[in-house]
Amino acid sequence: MNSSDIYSDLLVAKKNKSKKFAVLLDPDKLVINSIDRIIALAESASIDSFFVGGSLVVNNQLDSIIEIIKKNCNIPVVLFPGSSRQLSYKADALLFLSLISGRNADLLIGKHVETAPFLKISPLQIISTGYMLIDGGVPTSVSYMSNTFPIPANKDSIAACTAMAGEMLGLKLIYMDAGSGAKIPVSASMIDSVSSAIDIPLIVGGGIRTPEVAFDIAGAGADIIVVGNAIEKNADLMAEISEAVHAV
Ligand code: 1GP
Repeated sequence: MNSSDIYSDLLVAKKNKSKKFAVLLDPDKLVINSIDRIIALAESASIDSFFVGGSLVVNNQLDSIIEIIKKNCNIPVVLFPGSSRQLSYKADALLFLSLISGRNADLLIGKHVETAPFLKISPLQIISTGYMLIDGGVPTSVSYMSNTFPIPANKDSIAACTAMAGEMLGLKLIYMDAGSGAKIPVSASMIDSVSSAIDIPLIVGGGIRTPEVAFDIAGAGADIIVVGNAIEKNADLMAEISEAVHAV
């Protein structure tokens, strides 16, 4: 798929009520020689995209991982950066994240100013995204690294108003994240409240470990379901989760 089609494709899918499944690859956890198997499973499971990123990214594998994926399959690669240093021109698109659940000015606009000139000349499709951290029952790396509190898990209206404000500010996507390895994924009731309050596509991730939970989250209104940890532990799960998400 042409990189410039990623967002339009998402809008069409949302209009048609068809759900998408993204597999999150953390460059810090990925063993380079296991990528071939992941790509083969991802292709046979018909996943819709790879998200690539992590809270830290302490190695220098980002470019090589994306290069291998791009050489071996047509699955789009979307950067989901944990910091402004996680940039690779080899990907197709970048979620330009603004941490709208927090009040850390640097993550609302500061880092964006620093990276804007590099992104302006990059071939990446830049997709502005309102990133909302939701309490998932355990302290998360994102919360620690960003020095922000997540939105309490039972405060559906705060989540809905935050997402509405993000849309009114012109953001193109909302990403609700309970954080990698969350004990409790974002609730169906919060997803329902947020998705009913906005017209832009909604991504949900964090703590999704089974096809049943993925199915419920997509059914509640998420347009893209993201799974990382569970697939790192058992890559065979990709096929079952993909089938569940696409069945909604
Ligand atoms: C984290 O939403 C992602 O940012 C995925 O979370 O690793 O728990 O699937 P998991």
